[in-house]
Amino acid sequence: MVQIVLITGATSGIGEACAHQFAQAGWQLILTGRRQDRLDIIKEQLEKAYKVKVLTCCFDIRNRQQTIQQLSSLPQAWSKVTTLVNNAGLAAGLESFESSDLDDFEQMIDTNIKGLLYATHAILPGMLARKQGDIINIGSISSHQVYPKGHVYCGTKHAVHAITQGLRHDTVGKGIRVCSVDPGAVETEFSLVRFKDDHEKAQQVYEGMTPLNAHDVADAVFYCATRPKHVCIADIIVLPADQASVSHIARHSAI
Ligand code: NDP
Ligand code: 8X3
Repeated sequence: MVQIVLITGATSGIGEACAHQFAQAGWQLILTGRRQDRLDIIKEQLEKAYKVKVLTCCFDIRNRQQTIQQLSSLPQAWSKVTTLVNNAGLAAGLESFESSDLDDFEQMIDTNIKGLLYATHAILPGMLARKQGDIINIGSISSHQVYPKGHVYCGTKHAVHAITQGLRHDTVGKGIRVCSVDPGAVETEFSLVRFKDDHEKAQQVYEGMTPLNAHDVADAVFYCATRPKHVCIADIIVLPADQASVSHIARHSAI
């Protein structure tokens, strides 16, 4: 049977790495993001390297109408999504609460929480009708812990953690598995986005330590998706070996 994975936020980082991992195993892919040029390049690469079929959907996941419309009207051959990876997300800013920009708060809440809800709301009914489907949410170590100036980003990831559990309660026994993969520091475009293209600040996040790479996380996502049907991986926390908690990172000075 054809296996179809739908990955939100597949134009870079963890989402893109997940696309490679599933493609390598012969899955068909539905990839989403706002950057059509990136989607086109990744589609071409995957189709060429792995001989798989790729459908791209370009939309802003914060836009409820667009997200529901695009994901509820997938072409017939693509409509039976096996696995939904809710990955699209970001942190915007790292300032104390009172100095933070309300627009940043809204962007994080609208993307990390509401976007995940829209995508899930569009895809879950089909999974329930077929009595089969996996939903894998990308949370964070920030789903479990909070750090200074992390208020709203951590809040959104705590919300993802609660929503993951709530979804599991509401779908248990109906053929649906709801999983969470919660990484620590991963070197992607994440910090560049958080610091609004300030390369120096972004690099400081990973200074003197070895962060995870996106493929380390994609491995965990693929693991969740490929367990025997009676096994649900509820939550995987993946940390770099140099990280003990959200704010405790061992940094080794250069020799
Ligand atoms: P990247 O910035 O590399 O990737 C983020 C992806 O999300 C991009 O494909 C981007 O696509 C997409 N995205 C962002 N905003 C929107 C939007 N409004 N509409 C549609 N797509 C959107 O970061 P990561 O790969 O690191 O992040 C992926 C997930 O992993 C996020 O949920 C993040 O919170 C989580 N995470 C990251 C960690 C890290 O240290 N890197 C650690 C723990 C969790 P586009 O810009 O084309 O729209
Ligand atoms: C991303 C990791 O530590 O910046 O979720 O919150 S952290």
